Amino acid sequence: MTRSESLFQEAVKYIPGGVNSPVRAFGSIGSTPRFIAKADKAYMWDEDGNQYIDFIGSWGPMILGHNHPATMQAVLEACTNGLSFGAATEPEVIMAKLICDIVPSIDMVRMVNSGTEAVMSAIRVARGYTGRDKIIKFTGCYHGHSDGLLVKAGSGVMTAGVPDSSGVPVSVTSDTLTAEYNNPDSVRTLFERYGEQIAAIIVEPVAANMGVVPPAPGFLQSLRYICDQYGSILIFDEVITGFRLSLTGAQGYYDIKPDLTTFGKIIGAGMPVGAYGGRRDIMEQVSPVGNVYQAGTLSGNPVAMAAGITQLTILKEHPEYYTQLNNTADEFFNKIKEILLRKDLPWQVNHVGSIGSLFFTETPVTDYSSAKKSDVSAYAHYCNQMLSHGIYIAPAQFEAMFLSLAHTQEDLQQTLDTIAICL
Ligand code: HOZ
Repeated sequence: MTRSESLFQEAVKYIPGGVNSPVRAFGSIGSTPRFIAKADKAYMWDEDGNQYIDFIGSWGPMILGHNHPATMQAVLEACTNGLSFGAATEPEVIMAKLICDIVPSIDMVRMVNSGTEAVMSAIRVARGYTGRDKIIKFTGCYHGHSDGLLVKAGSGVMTAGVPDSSGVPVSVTSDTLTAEYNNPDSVRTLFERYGEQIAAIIVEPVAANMGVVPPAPGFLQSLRYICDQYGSILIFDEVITGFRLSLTGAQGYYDIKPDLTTFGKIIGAGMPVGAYGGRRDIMEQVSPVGNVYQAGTLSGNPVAMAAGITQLTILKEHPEYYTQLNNTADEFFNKIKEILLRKDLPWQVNHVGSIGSLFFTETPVTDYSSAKKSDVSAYAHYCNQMLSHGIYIAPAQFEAMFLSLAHTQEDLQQTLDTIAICL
């Protein structure tokens, strides 16, 4: 038995399913988790000493690779001053100013501890600002695990085969309306029926939790337009895309200005952080200025701020990194398409910048129902093969593959060679 296997045997005795987040149980690929001991640059090592080229990067934030020296240094220094105060600190001001300087749609920002918390809070603010209760989300988009958003959600919910989580009261989700991703008509129909009651639309501007599904041309613009028409708030959930597709995230990449934006772990360089921000008049609804309550001892934690400030500053000072990363990723995903052509395999590759997915279906993947056509058992076989060849990709079909600036040309070529073997 490997050390990962024996750790898993022990883990299931004390942790539900042996894991602290369902996807990492490897259940949907019929396997058991690799327990990770350490990571550096683009690599991870499991407890058995196996080395992997890592294409998860902690689900996105490791855009500079694991253990970036400047980030590590900043974290170590911050630790020597104390781990948490539950009081205002200078790094919070530096971080807030940095985000507001970088992202044009954000005048004010509030730190929280995760993407889930950021989204939950942004929805509350949108409701407080508009005085309306209903929200629209898209089938297959995942916005964390808060009650009101676990409706037709993506990510692990999709592979778990349950459309909605149990334990969520119907009364809590009755104001969550669902539309189809890339289908503006489905949104318009909801507005025609509920228009004046809709506080907000929340969307992953590039869906990345039903696998990666790019927005169709005009789709995001149609959301901006209809929100303006009805006085509703447009929320971009940039937990995956923020500071990744471009310095200004998907909103910069597609040139659309949302009213509110949510971020996750990327702004903490992988430490537990989230944030929501946007227009000043909306953000001034938040307590103690306004009446929308949201709070937290760990919010703006000094160690997490030190990590995030360092990573965001590096990214801000190096706009060329985005050109480099996106060009490399274009080339990489196009080469996967070439492998498919060469092998006469009809599968689909979707990607936007440095995130992408391979779907085992013959039809283009543009929304939840086309994503669901992917043969998950074929993905499971492929993923297990990749893992056994030292390439760590998402252990579930409906997740993204993340490239980082730490992946070398050699890493990528080795990965392409392995894909050619495993398909
Ligand atoms: N739901 C996350 C991916 N979209 C996975 C989180 C984790 O297992 O770390």
